Amino acid sequence: MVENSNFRCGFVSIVGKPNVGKSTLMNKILKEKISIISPKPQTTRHQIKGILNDENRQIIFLDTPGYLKPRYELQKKMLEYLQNSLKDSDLIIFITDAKTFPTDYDKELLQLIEQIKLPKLAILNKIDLVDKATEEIKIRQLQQYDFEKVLSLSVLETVDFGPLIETISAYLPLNPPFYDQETISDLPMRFFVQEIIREQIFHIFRQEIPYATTVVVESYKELPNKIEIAANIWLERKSQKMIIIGRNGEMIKKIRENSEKEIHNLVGKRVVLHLWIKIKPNWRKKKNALKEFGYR
Ligand SMILES: Nc1nc2c(ncn2[C@@H]2O[C@H](COP(=O)(O)OP(=O)(O)OP(=O)(O)O)[C@@H](O)[C@H]2O)c(=O)[nH]1
Ligand SMILES: [Mg+2]
Repeated sequence: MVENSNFRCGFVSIVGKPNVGKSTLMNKILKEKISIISPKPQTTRHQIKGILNDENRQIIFLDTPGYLKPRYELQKKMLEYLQNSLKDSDLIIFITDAKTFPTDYDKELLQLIEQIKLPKLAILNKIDLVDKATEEIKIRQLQQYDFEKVLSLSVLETVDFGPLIETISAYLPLNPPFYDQETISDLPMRFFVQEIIREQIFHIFRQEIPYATTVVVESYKELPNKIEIAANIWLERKSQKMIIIGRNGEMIKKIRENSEKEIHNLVGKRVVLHLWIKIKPNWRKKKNALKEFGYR
């Protein structure tokens, strides 16, 4: 590593209510698909680290589950991941949706982060969906809170995140890198595989199925010319099993083929994926089941 006394390194949590574009923001800053994205709320269920490295800085972004009032154990865990991320941060990015801001969840989360004595930035996202007057009103509303800066943008349409990265860096401490500078995430390949399969399910099915689903990779074998993976798709009820399989198995085939393609893009090798469907009634409400499925 080159000695650089101006090197900055710090942790940045990205928080907001569900579906505002937290994961999209992190992926676009990193130019990598680290977190899964979907048009449905509550896509992210863990704290997902994404690490930006260059000669001047290492920024460890913490993408978090969307803020909500937990109604069952899984959502309690999701809130816990969000709260833990806040504790570990040097800077908090609060992001919201220009069309819907301010909702009750926005206000509750603003209250929660107001108690944390850390620098905060606000991002009013999805301005491609509102007119200029609305954007300006909402910027002024955000300026009522304790933010170092309030920015408005469309994460989807922004090409150059350089200025945002510079703004973020200014609030990070002068520290040497915390992680190896080749690292982009600290999560294992099995985790990414689980998320890729879950993302397919979020894209293919409506309402209930994505929320009742979790995926666990049971085996991951790297062979000379291919990678062979076996994963269980866990559901809550027998009736959901038929939906996931689809007529003549067409749905499960689609999940498998799309996932194989995505995993192949990630690992650059042929991928053979075996999927098994299992039922654990009400797993989302059971602490032990959650632990078993990796929500620790
Ligand atoms: N129109 C528009 N849509 C956006 C923008 N940014 C993100 N989206 C869309 O918003 C949806 C949700 O994006 P995510 O990144 O999954 O949102 P999230 O905040 O991580 O959601 P959770 O993980 O569920 O909390 C996706 O369909 C994105 O494509 C934007 O700037 N403009
Ligand atoms: Mg997300």
